[in-house]
Amino acid sequence: MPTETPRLLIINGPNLNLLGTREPGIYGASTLADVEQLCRESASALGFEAELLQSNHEGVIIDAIQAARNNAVGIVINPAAYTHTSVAIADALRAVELPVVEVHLSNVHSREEFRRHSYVSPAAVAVIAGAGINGYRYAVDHLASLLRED
Ligand code: DHK
Repeated sequence: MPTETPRLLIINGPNLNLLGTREPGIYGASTLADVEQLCRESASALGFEAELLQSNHEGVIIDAIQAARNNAVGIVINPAAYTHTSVAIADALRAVELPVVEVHLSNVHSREEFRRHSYVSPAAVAVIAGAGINGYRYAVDHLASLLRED
């Protein structure tokens, strides 16, 4: 029997469905479809399958994180504005005990003060900010190296 390809769950939070048209000077010209294609290709090149989720709803994101416990080996998450507000997403990420990489398209540290605090970062093995959509590629690459070490 062929063994299943290990899966990475890649989550994009609120308003990231608007990528490409939303404040392009900050978030870039690439669309969510471009991000998802990049994630699929990066994962596949390293022997993983990417499961993609974008949601504007905190509970949907939490349900997907909980489900990842049984169907994924790692998580890449851009929690978008929930980064700065959601104890519940941070708790879910801790609960599933999978390696998590937090990604931000923009350099959140060079923006408004409230974007400098992340509830998610303490639950992540790495945080990538300011690299645009390449940040997702770096996140997948980092998870793949970590998981290969196991
Ligand atoms: C995306 C958002 O929607 C913001 O709320 C965050 C993040 C930053 C990003 O840079 O990808 O503050």
